[in-house]
Amino acid sequence: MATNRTFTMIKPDGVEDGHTGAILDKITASGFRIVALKKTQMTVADAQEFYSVHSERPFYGELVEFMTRGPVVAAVLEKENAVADFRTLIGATNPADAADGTIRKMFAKSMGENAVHGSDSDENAAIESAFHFSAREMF
Ligand code: 3AN
Repeated sequence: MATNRTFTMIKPDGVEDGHTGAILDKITASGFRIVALKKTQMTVADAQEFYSVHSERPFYGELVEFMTRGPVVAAVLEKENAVADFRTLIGATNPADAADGTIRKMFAKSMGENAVHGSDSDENAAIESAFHFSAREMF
């Protein structure tokens, strides 16, 4: 995968609260091109694998339960410097610390229910994109 791509999910809280359209609009208005997009529901096994890096953290069980309670909207995004620029666009993990105008400041409720996921490295962007999309679903 090219290094100008990142992976995102609108999390169950963002979808439940009807923010999918507004979040996608903010993403595209910020210069990201949608390479792949789908609404999907993760199983417990999916979420455990997706977040396996956090398996020793105290919030892991809560995170898996939250991420599987409803559908998510998964997307692969393209832009120069995609991973870093998308992390800037979504804001801090805790919405209380997120800068004004960021997606988490606008739409997130708490540290756990924080509306969106954004890959933290090019390597993880590639792994996470491949978790949700086959090569012929990414254009
Ligand atoms: P980010 O999503 O900003 O990269 P990570 O990778 O540290 O943050 O955490 C992954 C996810 O785990 C977060 N998006 C959040 O939903 C959840 N999380 C992180 N820290 C906590 C916490 N202290 N309590 C509950 N959930 C958390």
